[in-house]
Amino acid sequence: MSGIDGAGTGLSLEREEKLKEPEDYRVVLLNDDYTTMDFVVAVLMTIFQKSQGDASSIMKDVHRKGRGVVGRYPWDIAATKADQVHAMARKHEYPLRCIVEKS
Ligand code: TYC
Repeated sequence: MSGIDGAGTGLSLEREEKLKEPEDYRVVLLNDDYTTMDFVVAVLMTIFQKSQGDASSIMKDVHRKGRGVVGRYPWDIAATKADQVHAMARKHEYPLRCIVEKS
């Protein structure tokens, strides 16, 4: 990209491009009929550093609505957390899933 002053910063567009904040991605937890509520709370506390109260509210919200946003993170962190959820679920033989979406 080239040109001058795309957003009124006085910098060339090329420079503005390089200075952009990394975009955040939503980590979204999906409901299922088999994973126990206690396990979901443990996942939220272990992988997302949620308090027991917050983890419990998020879990209940996902249980009622079918899905829920757990947090917003840069791509690498979001993807790693989703992998960790799937690894923890696989280890305990639960089908718990989460997805990563552009914020
Ligand atoms: N629906 C599950 C149950 O009734 C609990 C659950 C909540 C599972 C949230 C997954 O992301 C989830 N045991």
